[in-house]
Amino acid sequence: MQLTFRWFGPDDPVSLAHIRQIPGLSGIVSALYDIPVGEPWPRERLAGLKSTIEAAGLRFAVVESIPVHEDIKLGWPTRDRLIDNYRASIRAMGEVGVPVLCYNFMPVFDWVRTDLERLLEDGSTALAHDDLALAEIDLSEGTAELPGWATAYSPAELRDLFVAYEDVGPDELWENLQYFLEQVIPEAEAAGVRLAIHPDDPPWPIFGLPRIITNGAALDRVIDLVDSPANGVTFCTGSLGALPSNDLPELARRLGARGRIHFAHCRNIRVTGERRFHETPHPTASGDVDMFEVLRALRDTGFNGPLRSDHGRMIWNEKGRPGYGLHDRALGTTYLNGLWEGLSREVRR
Ligand SMILES: [Mn+2]
Repeated sequence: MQLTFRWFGPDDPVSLAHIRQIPGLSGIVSALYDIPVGEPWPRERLAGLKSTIEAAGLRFAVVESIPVHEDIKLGWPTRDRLIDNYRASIRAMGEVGVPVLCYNFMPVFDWVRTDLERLLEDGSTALAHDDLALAEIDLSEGTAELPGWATAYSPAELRDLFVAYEDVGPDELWENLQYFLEQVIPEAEAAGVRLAIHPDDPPWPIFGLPRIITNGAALDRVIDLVDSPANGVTFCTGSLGALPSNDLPELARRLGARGRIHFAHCRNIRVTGERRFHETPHPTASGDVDMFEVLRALRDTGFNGPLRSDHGRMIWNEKGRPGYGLHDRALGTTYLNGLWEGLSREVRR
C-alpha cells in the first residue's frame, strides 16, 4: 500500500512541503485543473506537474481526475473526437509515468452535498448530505444554490443538460460507459495506465439524473464490461458507505480478490437517516465504516496500490477547500498508516 494525499496544484492552500511532513506518505494525487473538459492533456504540462511534485520529495501516484465530457456520457456523435482526446491524455500519462487514473461517470454533477459546514459535537465542521434538503434546491437559476457548485453551470447550460438527459436513463448510461471503456481500456493497457472508476457520490440518482455506480454489483459489472487488468475501480468507503446495504469489507474482499482495486479512498461517514449522512473523522469508532475490516480485506487480498485519506473535517480553525484541509486529512493518514502497520506486522508474525 502506498499512502497518498490529494493536492490541488500550486493554488492549493495546502503546500507540498507540508504534505511531505506527514509520516509514511509518499505519493501525490493531482490533476491539471485548467484544461477545459474534453481537451487532451499536453504531455509537457503533466511532466511539469510531475517535476514540481518530485522536487518536493514526493511521487506523482494518481491523476484524479480527467473529467469525462458530458457528450460521452450522453452518447452523442461528438463523443468519438472527445474519446480520442481522452485516449491521448491516457497516452500522455503513460509517457510521463503516472500509473493510475481515477475518473467518474456521473451525469452533470460530480460529488454533491447539501451542507459544507455541518457543525459536529466536537466543534469541528464536516460535509453533510440530506436528500430532503436537496429537494429544496432550485436549479432554475443555475447551480448558485448548490453548495460547492457556485460557478459550474449557467442556468441555460443546466437547462440544456437536463433536457439532453431526458433520453438517457440507466440502461443508456451503461451502454455509453461500455462504449467509452471499449475504446480507452486498450489504450490504457498499452500505456501502462490503470483506470479506476470512482463510485457515484452520493450513490443514488439526484435531480432526476441517473446514477449507476452505486454498489458492489455495479462495480463488478464495470469490470466485466471490458475484461482487462487496466479496467478497475477506486474503492471509496465514504461514497459506497452512504448506502447501508453496501457491505464494505465484503466488497473490498471480492473486488480485491479480482485484482481490480487500483486506488482506495478512506473516508468515514455517519448515516443519520434515509439518504442522509454526514462525514466524520476517519477512525472506525467515529462513523459507520469499519475501517479496520476494510483495510484488513485490502491487506488480505494483497492490495499494493495507492490509498489516501478522503475528505477531512475542518479543525483547529483551518480555512480552506471544503473536505480538503490539511489537518484532519493528516490525522486520517496517520491513523490509516497505523492500522496498516498493525495489519502488516500481524501477518508476518
Ligand atoms: Mn472518494
